Amino acid sequence: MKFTKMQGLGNDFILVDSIKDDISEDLGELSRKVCDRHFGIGGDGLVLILPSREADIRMRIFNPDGSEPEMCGNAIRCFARYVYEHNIVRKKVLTVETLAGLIVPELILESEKAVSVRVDMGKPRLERGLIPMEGPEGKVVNETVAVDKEKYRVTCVSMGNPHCIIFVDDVNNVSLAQVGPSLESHPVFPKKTNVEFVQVINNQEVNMRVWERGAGETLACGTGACATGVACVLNGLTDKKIMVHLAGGDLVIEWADNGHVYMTGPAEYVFTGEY
Ligand code: ZDR
Repeated sequence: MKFTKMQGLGNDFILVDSIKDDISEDLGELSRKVCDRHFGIGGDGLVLILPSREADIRMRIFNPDGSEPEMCGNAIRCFARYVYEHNIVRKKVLTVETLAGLIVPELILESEKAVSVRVDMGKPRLERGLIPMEGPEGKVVNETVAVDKEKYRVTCVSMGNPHCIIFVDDVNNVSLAQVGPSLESHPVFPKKTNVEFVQVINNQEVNMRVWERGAGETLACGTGACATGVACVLNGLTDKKIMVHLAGGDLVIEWADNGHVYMTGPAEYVFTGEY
């Protein structure tokens, strides 16, 4: 299998052109194997490039535990750059079919190189049942959830995939490896959840650490940064356009007046190989 390793803010992915090379293996099982950092290639996800009937192209992504999330923000920037520069879809603005609906990345080009990618991530889903989360109808804003004898105030946002945001005074004081798994698999989240701890610096800047569903702590999370931008506005904590600082770098997130969330950030090649 030929592959290209790419990364967006240190969130790293194994991309496979499945238009060229059809993969007949169990994809969840394949993802578990290739994402392994000791026995495989190493990555936070396996990303497949596929043909689409309703969009320019289709993306599927698998987590390191073999589960298939609806969307991945960092991966879709890598995906957009790859399909443009490999002449698979030679469009600056392209439509991508995902399990979270149509996503529209726009390449920011400098002498034909995609220096960054701005992605129209669509509208956030705020209704509890759409997160999905158990409980009465309505939005989930600053609500208490009990975990391991602690109580957390959570705001929940779906960007196609579920996110649970918790505001804290200092993200470096969070025992992510302990609380992350407990919240990820908390019974109120029937499809599990990604977990983001967020520290507001000012109206336009936040720090964020993420515990990803099916992956654990990663250096960055695109959909999580988008969900964080929305959660900040819902709680009256920041402007609608913010910079999210992550361990792997920065993303600009804007919840625009048309209701869509726009994410801008880098996408880089690491290496190509054969598995
Ligand atoms: C967080 C993520 N890496 C991104 O950049 O959006 C998405 C990966 C999928 C995530 N682990 C999930 O929803 O299961």
